[in-house]
Amino acid sequence: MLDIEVLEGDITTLKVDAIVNAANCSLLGGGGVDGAIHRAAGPELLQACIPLNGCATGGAKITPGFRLPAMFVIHTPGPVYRDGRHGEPTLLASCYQNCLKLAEENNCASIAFPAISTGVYGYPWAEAAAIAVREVREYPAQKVKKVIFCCFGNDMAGIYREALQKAE
Ligand code: AR6
Repeated sequence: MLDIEVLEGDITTLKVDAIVNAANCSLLGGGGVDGAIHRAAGPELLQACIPLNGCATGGAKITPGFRLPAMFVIHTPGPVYRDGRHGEPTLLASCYQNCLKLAEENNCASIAFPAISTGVYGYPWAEAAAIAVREVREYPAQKVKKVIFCCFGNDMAGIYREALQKAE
């Protein structure tokens, strides 16, 4: 059984096998959680991202975690939310699936996700949380045993707890 936990705090402090970065398609850094991860990991992270040649929305690419307590960073560009009718739910689901796939391929037992697309990219929080919870619960994980939803703030943590309860 997969152990799913909602945690409130800064994802860069988590000592897990992999943390997920809500990146953009350039993979060259940005604001929000992306900026925090690059600052905490150190300049080596950008150097590792440059040769990856970016990433499509909904895809995922992996790098080492460098100065982070996490061993790996899995970078995934979430969709920019328009009105929910431009493929956003499928693309957001695909972020979670592709991150979990990479975690499995890299023998990660634990992974922490931020609330992808819910900041600058404007995805409605409850809808994004429902997708995150559904995709993690439905993923046929073998090596991944623990998933943390790392929420920035109490409001987001409450939304994730509710989404988890609804899914039970
Ligand atoms: N730990 C955990 N969650 C965080 C942290 C942190 N240290 N900092 C912010 N969050 P956002 P997006 C939360 O905007 O919407 C970047 O510039 C935040 O409160 O970081 O996917 C990229 O380069 C929110 O709930 O990512 C892209 O250009 C969530 O993380 C663009 O933003 C995601 O917010 C991606 O936008």
